[in-house]
Amino acid sequence: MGSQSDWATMRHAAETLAELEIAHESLIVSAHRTPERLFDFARGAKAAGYKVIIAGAGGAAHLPGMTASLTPLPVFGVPVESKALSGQDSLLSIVQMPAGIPVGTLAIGRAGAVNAALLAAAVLALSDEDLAARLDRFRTAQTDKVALRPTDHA
Ligand code: RP5
Repeated sequence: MGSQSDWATMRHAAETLAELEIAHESLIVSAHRTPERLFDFARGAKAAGYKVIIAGAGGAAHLPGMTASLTPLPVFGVPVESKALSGQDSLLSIVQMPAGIPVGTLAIGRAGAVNAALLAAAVLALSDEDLAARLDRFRTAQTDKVALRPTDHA
């Protein structure tokens, strides 16, 4: 993520990965304030053993796109809700990549963070049967939690 202030959103990705027992690391890497850290991390990510990168950032959110430009790994971008423009700026900065450097862009905020983790899990599950089974159980449990009828006391 681009800043400590993104953690309130991006912790939902980390929590989802933890729930699925997926090894992961949460790092602050700012495209604007720590560009050398970004270059070092993204260029070395594959060799370091990472398989998928989830990049969350807000405002002029260059982090996911710049990360994708520096690694062959799949990159999922999470637009963090900004104060000034409610995350519209983050979304457009991340989603509108030029052809050739893809960033899989998720929804603004918590939903995007959770879904980035689930997408990463789905990618990793293609070559990990145990994870595929855990992901199936996650989906089944989610389905089982949905009541047929609404209640006044939810
Ligand atoms: C971006 O600027 C970060 O991803 C964050 O969403 C936004 C604001 O950062 P702070 O000023 O709160 O550190 O780089």
